[in-house]
Amino acid sequence: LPEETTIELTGNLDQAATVTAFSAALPSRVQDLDCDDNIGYFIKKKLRVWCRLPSGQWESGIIQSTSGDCASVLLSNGNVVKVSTVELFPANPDILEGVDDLIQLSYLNEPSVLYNLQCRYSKDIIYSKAGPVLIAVNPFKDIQIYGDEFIAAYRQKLLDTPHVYAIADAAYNEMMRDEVNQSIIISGESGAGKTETAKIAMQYLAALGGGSFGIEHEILQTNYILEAFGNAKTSRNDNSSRFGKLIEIHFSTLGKICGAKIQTFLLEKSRVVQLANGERSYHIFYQLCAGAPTDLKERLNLRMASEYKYLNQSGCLVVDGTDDTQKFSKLMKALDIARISKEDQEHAFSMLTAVLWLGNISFQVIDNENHVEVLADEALTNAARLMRCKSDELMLALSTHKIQAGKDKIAKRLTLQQAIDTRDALAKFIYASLFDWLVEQINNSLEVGKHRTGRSISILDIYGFESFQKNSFEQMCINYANERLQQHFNRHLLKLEQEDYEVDGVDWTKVDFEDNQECLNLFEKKPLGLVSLLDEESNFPKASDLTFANKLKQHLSSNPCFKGERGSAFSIRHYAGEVLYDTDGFLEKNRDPLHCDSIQLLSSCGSELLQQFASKMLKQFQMDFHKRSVGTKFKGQLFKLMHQLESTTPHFIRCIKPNSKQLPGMYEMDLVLHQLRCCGVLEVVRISRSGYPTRMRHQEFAERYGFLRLETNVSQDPLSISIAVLQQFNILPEMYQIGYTKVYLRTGQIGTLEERRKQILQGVLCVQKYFRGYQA
Ligand code: AD9
Ligand code: MG
Repeated sequence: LPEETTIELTGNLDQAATVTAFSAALPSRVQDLDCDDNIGYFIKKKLRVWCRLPSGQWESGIIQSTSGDCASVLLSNGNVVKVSTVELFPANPDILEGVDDLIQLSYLNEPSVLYNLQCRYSKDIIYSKAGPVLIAVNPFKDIQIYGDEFIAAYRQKLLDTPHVYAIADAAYNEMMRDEVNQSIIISGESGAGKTETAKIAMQYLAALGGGSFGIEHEILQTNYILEAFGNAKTSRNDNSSRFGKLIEIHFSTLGKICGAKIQTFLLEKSRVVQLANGERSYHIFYQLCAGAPTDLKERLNLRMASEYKYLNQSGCLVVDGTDDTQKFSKLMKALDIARISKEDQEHAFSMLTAVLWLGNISFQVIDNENHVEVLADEALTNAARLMRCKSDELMLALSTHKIQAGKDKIAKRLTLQQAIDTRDALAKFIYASLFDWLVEQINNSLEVGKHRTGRSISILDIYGFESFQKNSFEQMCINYANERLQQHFNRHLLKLEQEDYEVDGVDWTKVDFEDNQECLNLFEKKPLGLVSLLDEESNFPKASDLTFANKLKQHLSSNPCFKGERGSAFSIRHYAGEVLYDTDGFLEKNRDPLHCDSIQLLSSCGSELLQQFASKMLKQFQMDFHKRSVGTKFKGQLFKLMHQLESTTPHFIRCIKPNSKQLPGMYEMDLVLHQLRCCGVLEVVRISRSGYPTRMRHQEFAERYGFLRLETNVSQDPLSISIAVLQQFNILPEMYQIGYTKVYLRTGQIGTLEERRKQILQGVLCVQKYFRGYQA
């Protein structure tokens, strides 16, 4: 094998790629290389290797000698180290340094992949391919590779290096060619760059499909609005998405954007009332406080952010490098473009300010049973004024609950904790309803016209995998969503791909991969999955977070992904790492209760928005007969999402976070390696470099390229036509396989065929023109 390696390296890069494509099951360690004296060979030829030092760092060097299982290696920095031969991995020759696509690497091992990405990253080349998957390493700085010129260059194929634009272009072309809906699925940890990547993809599609309806500007502006209301500073990311988003962009038969639809998933409500140290609530609050013009401030009785308890509790009011005032004026423009009326805008700002004042409402304990009364201060009067209800009514709704006593209803005073919970629940409800209302307004304005065509590209950007020191219900939901996405990725790139080969009789060596089905079972199994158990416990009046934790330990311990921990804690082994959760607050967050007194209060408010929110809530009650838990609702949403994505052709982008400090120019090997390992990128490379990324049914293939054939007297069945076309265009036998039902092509081959097709079609057009001219 090493002999072959030497041969391929004297050729050009394309040849190298071709030859390596056949060494699918290449072992990654030097000692496992398939030859008599592998290490001896490396010593003799002075070939470079990667070795893992005791510190865990990778260094490259040349093996000098071995004795037993130990090798001494001369490192590039001149030092000589002794390491176990198990820790030696073949390095790729210099000609392969920084290749565009990892499938071009002769040796596919972790250090080589890491080094290749690092090499590119250091030159500000943040995009690479891993077979069909685009890898995007977050630069944490502006790089000049976006904008009209680059869009044009990718469109005209003047540039073909990996880029989000290239992925968006491929999705667009496939959609137009096959008339099949497409999806661009972006994943990665929190702060890895998903939201930015989604915007870059949208920018490309807007440029391509813009023009006739003018709707593309509007679509781009929605990002501003949704980020203001749905993003916040967390300890991982200064602009962290706290909701999931799927934007579906529809195109006309001519390929012009004719509408769009936004779907959102589970907004993190708790952030409105409770913040971890150093984090912020939703951007919009700070933007409004900083940027509202004086007259608006006066009308709302709005103060500075530092005066509101919901905002000042975390000791963090500003984000470095962000000007909230400026952001607010951009937001106002975006709201105008989304055609949200000035009146509605003002309603929305009133609701935001009402939420802030609600947070300042305080309670006074009046007896020794901890019962409370609302303090009648400016917070109360301001909140009531903005909600357009009487102060007394608000007071009553926050400090008492009506209960049925025989035929009558009597008001029962609340304890301090109950009152605080009631107040916070009201604030969360108003905010989350406002968010949904905004999305609805935006959707109305982007509405897909009647001429719906079935041509669409959906871009999915959800919250990334999270693991903090303290993880609660929200992290569990976020990580569960990421497990679902990971399965979709595995299914399409690892499982279906291989099943296809087997079923279609293609010669194939199977590549194993980490399946996350067990972890999904842990969440979804009925009746003994996490979501069901949580619902069961949430409906049980005497249950507590501790009894819930015990219940989990009792029923889930047999699942290898679950581990019971001390007290109210448990941990889950996710595909992206183990996360320790604390059940503290789980039941309450899952029930997400809003007392009927609060709903009644909202229905009676003068604010039209609040009335709408309340009636929507009541309608949902009536539809479901009872209030569905947050967990179950989320699970349902995810199922629907997956179902939707299954009917599209997926394009995957994996965002990688190169360091946890959000700084440019820093590449932490361990952090990157961890992400690469978790997300299955290496397996995808293994499969794709030995695989056939393009596949077409014989019928389809014959229809598209059959007319290119010169001879017509061959048999007319699609399979034979496929073979004839491939032979006629001298597609090398190792570049394709003929399955029972499909033609399988290696990377790049379809491009060659398409090119030929275009040439011939152009030729035909010329001839037609000529004859028309002749006739005239
Ligand atoms: V989370 O799961 O929503 O917490 P994301 O969405 O993965 O996360 P985001 O897109 O918000 O991360 O990126 C984080 C920050 O990285 C951005 O605010 C930018 O400052 C930075 N970033 C990401 N991608 C790019 C890029 N292509 N160019 C420049 C970038 N900066
Ligand atoms: Mg995001």
